[in-house]
Order: sequence, then structure tokens, then C-alpha cells
Amino acid sequence: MAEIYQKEIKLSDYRKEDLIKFYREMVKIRKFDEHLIRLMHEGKVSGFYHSGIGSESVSVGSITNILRDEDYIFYNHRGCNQKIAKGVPLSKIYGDFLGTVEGTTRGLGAGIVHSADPSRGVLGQCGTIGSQFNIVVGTAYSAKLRGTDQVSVCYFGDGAASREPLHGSLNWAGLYKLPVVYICENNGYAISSTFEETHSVREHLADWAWGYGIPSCVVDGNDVLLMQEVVKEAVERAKLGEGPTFIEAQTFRHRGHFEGDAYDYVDKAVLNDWKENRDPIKSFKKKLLENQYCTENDLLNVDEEVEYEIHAAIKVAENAPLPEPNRIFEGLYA
Ligand SMILES: Cc1ncc(C[n+]2csc(CCOP(=O)(O)OP(=O)(O)O)c2C)c(N)n1
Repeated sequence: MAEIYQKEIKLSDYRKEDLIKFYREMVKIRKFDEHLIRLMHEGKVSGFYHSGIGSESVSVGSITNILRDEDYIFYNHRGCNQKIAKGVPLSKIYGDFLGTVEGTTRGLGAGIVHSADPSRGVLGQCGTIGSQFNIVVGTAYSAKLRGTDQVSVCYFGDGAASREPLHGSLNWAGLYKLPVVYICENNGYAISSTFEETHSVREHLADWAWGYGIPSCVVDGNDVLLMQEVVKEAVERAKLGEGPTFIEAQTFRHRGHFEGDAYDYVDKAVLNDWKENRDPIKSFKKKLLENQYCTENDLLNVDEEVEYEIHAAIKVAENAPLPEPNRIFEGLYA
């Protein structure tokens, strides 16, 4: 059965600049999201947005300082967190939401849906929930055939894990020892259905992986340093040709499934507990301050710098023009 990943981590095992970087990246993701929601309220961005607030540590912990541009990531609707951690410029992500030519789609818009940045290993959102399970086998198998040490990281929710392609993917990745790291962001809900209502496995999703010969574990996804440790080990295994790893990162979403969801199916006390006591940014900040790795002022400066960066990115995205009408025909082959 899957182990609960635990490790004594000393802050002194990390360079101070890296600890601040983890904090900065998490704040960047949170502020990106908060400003995007503001733009929606101002009527500048339309559509259906799935906020990633509350799980920033899963992405920063698994990407920052670990994955390289040539490593691939796959995600569904809640993937802005991962794109930002992978280094896609904020102005380009905002551009895709605002529909200007600054976006990665150069004006096709549609938010996260068609956005991609292959130069950073971001091949685009896997629209159908769970479609990444098939695609990741392809990129990982291709890396293996080409003899590179590229790693493919497959993010998915617990809801996606109730779909059958997960099992085909685990079978092939396990059989061919493919360089895949599966990271399940288990926030307990698929829209409003609970984990218990949609899975036959009773204890941990990670238990399934053992049936396919894949080592797996359950980890507190809201602890950015635990995420760093567990993912570093998994990526190392993948690079050495030792095959896939399955990590179930336990987390929670602070907001509803999408902006506009009343979120009344979640117990208020549970939600408050996650917000107050298990918020990944608050807890990491507390750890840094208690261990005197920095002062309150140092972190306020980081917050301000990020705020400035976000405003600058929005300005670039907003000031870019809308596409010319013929943009719609580029890349159209049939
Ligand atoms: C095949 C398929 N079924 C249903 C949907 C509609 N849908 C979009 S998100 C979602 C819930 C996904 O839950 P989970 O994977 O746990 O991710 P979370 O939203 O909790 O981050 C569903 C059912 C879809 N996009 N694709």
C-alpha cells in the first residue's frame, strides 16, 4: 500500500535564495489568480475560470528548481498554476485571457484552453478530463526512444483519476518503465462529487499504482518543501530509467469549482480550516519567519515586487492589439 511520505526537512538544507524563490513563485501564482478574477469582475475577461488558489505549493514544489524547459507538463482546467511555475510569461497568459496578440495563441484567446508554450515543455491543456493520461505515455515513450533524459509530469485531479485512461496509462508506463511522474492534486472534489462517491479505492488513490508495479506515496501537497523532496526523488528515478512514480498530493481549493460556483457543498468549517491553518503560502511564510530566515519586511518586499510584476504584465497584455481577422485561418488545414 502507498506510504505516507514524511521527511525531516531542515530549512538549512536549502539555500536562502531558493526558499525566497519558492515563496515568490507561490505569491506570483496567487496574485495572478486574484487579478484575473478582478479582471473578470471588471468585465474585461469573460468565460469560465477555475481558480488554483490554495494549491500553489503543489506546482511550485514540483516544478521550481526541478523541471527544465525540455521536461513536459500536462494538466487540465486548473493548470495556470503549473504554467506559471514552468515559466510561461505572465503577460502571455493574461494575453490569452484578454484575447490580444500578446497571448501564446496570438489572439485566439480562450484563456487556458488553447494556450501552449512548447519551448517550455507546455504542450497545452488536455481538454477532456483525463486525456493527459494517454498523451503523457506518448511524450515519455518518445523521450525513451530518442535516448533523452526528458521527464513528463502528468498533473490531474481526483475526479480525472476516476476515468479509465488512467489505468491504461499506468499499465504502459509501468511496463516500459517510462519517465513519467504522476501527480494527483487530490482536493477531495470533482465539481461537487466527493472522492468517496466516485472511487472504488477506499483509502488512497495512490494505492492503485502498486497494482501496476509503480511506486507511489501520499504527501501533504500544501507543504512546498515536502513536495520538492518527493518530486526530486521521482524525477531522479525517471531520469535514471527506473520508471514512473505516482504521487498523491493532498490539497484543497479555496474557491468553488469555477468562478460563479456557490461552493455550498463544502462544510464551511472544513474550508476555513484549510484557509486558516493549511494555506500553503501562510504556512511557508510562518516557517521562514519562525526560523529567522527572513524578516516580515523582506517578505513584504517580495509581495510588492510581485504585485508590480503582475500589473506590468497586465498592462502589456491589455495594450497589445486584438488580432487581425485573418488570424482565424492560420493553422487551419481542413
Ligand atoms: C471527460 C470529461 N468529463 C467531464 C468533464 C466536465 N468536468 C470538467 S472539470 C470536472 C471535474 C474534475 O475534477 P478533478 O479532476 O478532481 O479536478 P478539480 O476540478 O477538482 O481540480 C468535470 C467533471 C470534462 N471536461 N471531461
